[in-house]
Amino acid sequence: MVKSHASNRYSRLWSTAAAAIAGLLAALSVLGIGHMVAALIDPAASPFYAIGAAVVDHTPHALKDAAIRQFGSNDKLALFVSMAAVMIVFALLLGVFARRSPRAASGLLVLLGGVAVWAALQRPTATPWFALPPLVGVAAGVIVLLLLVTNVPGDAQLGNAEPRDIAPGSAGPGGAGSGSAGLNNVELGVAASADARASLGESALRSGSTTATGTKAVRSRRRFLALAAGVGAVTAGAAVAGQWIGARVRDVVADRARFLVPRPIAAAPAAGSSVRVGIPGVTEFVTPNERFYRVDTALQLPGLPSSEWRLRIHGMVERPMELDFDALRQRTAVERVITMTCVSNEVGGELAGTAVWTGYPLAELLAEAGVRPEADMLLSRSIDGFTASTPVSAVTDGRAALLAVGMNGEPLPIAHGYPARLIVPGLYGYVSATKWVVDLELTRFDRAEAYWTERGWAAQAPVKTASRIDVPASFATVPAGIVTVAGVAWAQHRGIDGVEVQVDNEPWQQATLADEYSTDTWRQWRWPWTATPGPHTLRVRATDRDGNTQTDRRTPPFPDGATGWHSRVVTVR
Ligand SMILES: Nc1nc2c(c(=O)[nH]1)N[C@H]1C(S)=C(S)[C@@H](COP(=O)(O)O)O[C@H]1N2
Ligand SMILES: [Mo]
Repeated sequence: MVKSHASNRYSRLWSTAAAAIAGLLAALSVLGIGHMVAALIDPAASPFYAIGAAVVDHTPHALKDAAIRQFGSNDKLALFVSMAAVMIVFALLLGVFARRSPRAASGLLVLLGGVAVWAALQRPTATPWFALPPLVGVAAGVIVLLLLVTNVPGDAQLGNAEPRDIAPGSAGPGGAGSGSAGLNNVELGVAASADARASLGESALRSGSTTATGTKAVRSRRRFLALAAGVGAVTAGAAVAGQWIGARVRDVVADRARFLVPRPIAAAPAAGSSVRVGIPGVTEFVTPNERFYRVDTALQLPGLPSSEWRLRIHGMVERPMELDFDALRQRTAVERVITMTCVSNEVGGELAGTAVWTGYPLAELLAEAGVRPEADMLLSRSIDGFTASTPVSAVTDGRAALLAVGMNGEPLPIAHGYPARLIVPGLYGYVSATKWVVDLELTRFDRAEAYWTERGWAAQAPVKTASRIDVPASFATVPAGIVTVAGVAWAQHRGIDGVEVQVDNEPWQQATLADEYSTDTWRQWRWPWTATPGPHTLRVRATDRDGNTQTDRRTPPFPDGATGWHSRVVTVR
């Protein structure tokens, strides 16, 4: 009895696990097959990416802000991991449910497919074809679900089959589908009769029949595993094939390797040693590309070869234009050193970086198109549908607003906008720095809204004056005596006029500033502190060239940039 119960429980567990696996494989087929079909249309139509992108676009800004804060540039990885976790749990439950009610479970899968179709059609580059990958994926998913669930090895609980079902070849009318259902009943029948006999206490018979049942069960489990492995292999193959066919990004890697950064009419003045305070631990003046912060909504990097790139300039202009790289290369390139900042940067945060940008003055392009006087917004759009609203005045007031194609002497890294992006000194990235830019529309702030403004962020967002302590490190222990406190401050396009440091509640002290490279770059500072033993709080605040000193009022990044003083607690021994 005991043994029989244990083996019943074991077989029940086995079939539940098998059903869950069936659900998982069905879900993976939706994604894998869908991914492969998407490769033939547009990688953005892949169900997994499409759903992810829809999640990104419909996430409340507070959550997205928290995600960027929490995960920084890993926010996408975090999204993928949480999406995968939700999908796996859903799929496992779906499989278990499908065993009870295959039809309802298939219905659920179709419903989910509907969501994926909707998500795919929401993509900015969507055509009606975008519905195809999720549709084909779901069809494959339903087939896999039904095929595997009807082949889940039975457990004694569900068994109520007649002995005649045991006879081979009596699976009844119908094709492969009912055939496999019949085979399933065979297992149930054997298990049920074994159970019945066992409960009669016929020990000899029991041991004999459990062995028979065991062999049967093992065979059916093997068959299920073989089927599952087959389905898994096909699905994985499809996903890999999809990745391979759809890897346009790889073409872009090659395209970028061949891309020649235009030679600027004059090199930007070298950032000499006078712009540095020469203190180890202070933020590098020019940020290497691989350490430059990255913020964007792109789950997959857009793969846009330079030969296919076009820039449309249209809207409220006298002469709409379209440029390709050949046309661009006829023009005069310039080189500028500019510090960029993300609006999501917290006080003391790292979402800022400085690069030597090579590009073409935006003001010249706009002058050629002839901006009509009523236009006050330059609405830039990327190949993946992101938009930014930049005041026309910020582009035409003489500042170094660029259509950038080079970053620190290299073609733009793909993650930073290859082959072309905008850079406008003095404005947060979300209203100025469109990567993979393909479209410039001249319009008005009372007519149009850009991506983040639609989500509640400010339509206009000049960079706020900011300063940061880089050394000593947070909660560092330092020896008493002279300790150098140092860091950076920025107020792009206005310039930093002064930086002050405060220890505990003592009077503010003027820091020494390194030379200003230009008003568009950050400025390093240092202050020699005569440190006395004990715990101390260091604070920093900057004053910009307009005479505005940073406020101590701490506000979060939403809706137009954080405010407040950066502070650090250190222990002096
Ligand atoms: N296409 C596209 N461009 C974009 C974004 C985006 O999401 N998509 N994000 C903007 C934001 S919020 C910032 S701060 C900068 C960041 O540029 P980086 O990743 O090169 O540092 O890019 C801007 N350009
Ligand atoms: Mo940003």
